[in-house]
Amino acid sequence: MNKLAAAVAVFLPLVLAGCTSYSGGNGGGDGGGGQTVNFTIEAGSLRFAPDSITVKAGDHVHLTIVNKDVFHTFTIDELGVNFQLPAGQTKEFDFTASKSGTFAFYCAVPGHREGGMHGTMRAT
Ligand SMILES: [Cu+2]
Repeated sequence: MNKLAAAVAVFLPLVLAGCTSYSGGNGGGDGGGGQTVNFTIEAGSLRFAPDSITVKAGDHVHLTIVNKDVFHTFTIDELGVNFQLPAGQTKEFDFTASKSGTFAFYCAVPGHREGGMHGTMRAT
């Protein structure tokens, strides 16, 4: 553990210095306590896979969404999330799980949510 902490202490400033676009992004020093968590979700055939993810409230969520077929969205009403997923493309998105709760995510294309294209994000 001490070795790891030392490695992080040495390495972290280098990462921060070399990656200005992420400044403040992972909450390491700003008291929020949020970590960056990464998920890869497949969208296609009127479903998301996985259809359930769990984070901690305050986490910075980095999504890679692999869209296997037609245009979809990844939408969470309560968090103001509404990402567009062009047909056949893989896109990356970021948002903050700004509060705790259980939130539905779904595709806002008419008929898709009803067809089964939805899931749950739990923020504890
Ligand atoms: Cu859809």
